[in-house]
Amino acid sequence: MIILFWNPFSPYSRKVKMALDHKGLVYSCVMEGLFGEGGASAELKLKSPRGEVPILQDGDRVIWDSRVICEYLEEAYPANPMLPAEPGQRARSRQLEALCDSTLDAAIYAVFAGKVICKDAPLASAMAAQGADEVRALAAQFERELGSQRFLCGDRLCLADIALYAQLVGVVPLGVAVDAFPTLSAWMRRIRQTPIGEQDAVAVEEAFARARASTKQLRHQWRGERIEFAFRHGLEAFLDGEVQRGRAYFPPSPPALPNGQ
Ligand SMILES: N[C@@H](CCC(=O)N[C@@H](CS)C(=O)NCC(=O)O)C(=O)O
Repeated sequence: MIILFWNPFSPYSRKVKMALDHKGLVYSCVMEGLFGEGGASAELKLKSPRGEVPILQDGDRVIWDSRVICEYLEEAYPANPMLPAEPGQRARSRQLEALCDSTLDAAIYAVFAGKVICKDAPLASAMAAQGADEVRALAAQFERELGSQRFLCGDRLCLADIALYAQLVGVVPLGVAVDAFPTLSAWMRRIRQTPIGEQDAVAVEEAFARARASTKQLRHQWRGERIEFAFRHGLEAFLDGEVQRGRAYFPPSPPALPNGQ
């Protein structure tokens, strides 16, 4: 029995969900509350050392981190592969996935923070504008990466396509247009027309509609490249202000060792 602990606001969760669907696996989902609900549930904290989604439970195995989960799925369920056969192309898929999970995620998160979660904060519009600029720069890079190929590693959808799509679908409701990139736009439409692409886009639209209708004060998690983004653009005061107001938080510290070891 496969269970996915996820949240539709998390592109990493949606990447894993798309991977499960691509492989045609049967699974059930447990929705974890992020942002408004104040972070990880007690059950999630037990399963994830960083209190993050996604978590995949496959029988007795509990696996965290979307890249590790996708590699696990590829090895445990080799049908409908997501990685190309040729080693260089496999490395390319992993490399582009890593770029989506790090630099692109941070740029989109900056727009999300600046436009949705804390639009009232000082420097929010600068955060959103810098994020949008970086999203467009990365879109130009992916336009070049696609070149004349149907997908990022050739004729077949690979994990890098899933990772990129799961991120870029989120920029549409944020009002960042990537229409100026015709190859990338055609690639987006191609994936959106597949059942997994359509389901993913709907999950994002519903999540944004729920967030807009909610009166709860949303909170936002900062880590890794997201913090790097704030400092790189001289926006550390934004982050500091949000920490002071109790809206920005970080992944939890590991539990202390017994006897002060
Ligand atoms: N490297 C992790 C990143 C996962 C991650 O950052 N998840 C975020 C959502 S996008 C999360 O669960 N945050 C906890 C929270 O917001 O409380 C992965 O690839 O799975």
